[in-house]
Amino acid sequence: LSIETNLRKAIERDELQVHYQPQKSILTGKVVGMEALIRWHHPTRGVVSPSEFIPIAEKNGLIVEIGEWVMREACIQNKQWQDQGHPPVIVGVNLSALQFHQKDIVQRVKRVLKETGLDPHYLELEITESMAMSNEEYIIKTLNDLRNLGVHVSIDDFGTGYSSLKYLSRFPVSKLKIDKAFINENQEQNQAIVKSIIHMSHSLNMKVIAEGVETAEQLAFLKAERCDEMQGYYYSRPLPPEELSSIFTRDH
Ligand code: G
Ligand code: G
Ligand code: MN
Ligand code: NA
Repeated sequence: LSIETNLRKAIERDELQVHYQPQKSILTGKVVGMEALIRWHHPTRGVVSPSEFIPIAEKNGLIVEIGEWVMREACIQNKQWQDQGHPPVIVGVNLSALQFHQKDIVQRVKRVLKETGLDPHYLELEITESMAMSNEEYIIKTLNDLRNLGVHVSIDDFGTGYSSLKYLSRFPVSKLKIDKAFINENQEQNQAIVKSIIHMSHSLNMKVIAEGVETAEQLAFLKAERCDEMQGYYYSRPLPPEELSSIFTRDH
């Protein structure tokens, strides 16, 4: 059967799972967030990467259902961590363009929060820079409505799109996520780009997180440049929730 046919049945067959990648404060070393990243245990192909099936799901519309399932799972998991007494963290969920452009997206987010009981301040929705570029007035209204719910919004893969500074300053987003290519590909101009994104975020009163941090040298550079948070293999890969309980109390 094709990936597409199987994907339609993946939710009901319980083949989808959410892994989480910790995000930590560079200043304190404490875990402050977890990004939810979907995994698919395909019946015959084994683990299929989301970079393979998310584009298919975006094309055939299944991403709406899958994305909402991820959001619900992530909220349930974060609530459970809090109920277990772990220090509260923000769970980050990737939002596809198709989801973001649903007319009732704000109601859907609100419903998931209500049904799972997660305090909205502990949910962050990641949108991409290219989504932030179309239909400016709709974007700003939706982002404001989401912010009024209490959820955070961040811009993912920042630096790979074309957002103008004019738009960016009008968007009620709380964080920029620097694309991993600028962090872990050793080109000389990347350091200059990373520095300017950090400084720009702070001038716009946004936080900034570096993705794809793989080495101590990269982390030292980010610390010297006052980057707020980091995420990457150097600290932890995305892991299934049962492997994450011990990470909350790590302070390094
Ligand atoms: O976790 P990994 O490195 O394999 O993710 C590959 C890509 O799939 C990334 O671009 C990531 O943003 C995307 N992705 C992972 N989980 C989700 C999800 O739940 N929703 C959406 N829209 N994209 C996801
Ligand atoms: O596109 P998005 O930023 O949502 O997805 C993050 C992707 O980056 C996931 O596929 C995740 O597995 C991957 N990732 C996370 N940390 C690292 C890292 O340190 N190095 C590399 N190469 N990829 C990473
Ligand atoms: Mn992301
Ligand atoms: Na990213």
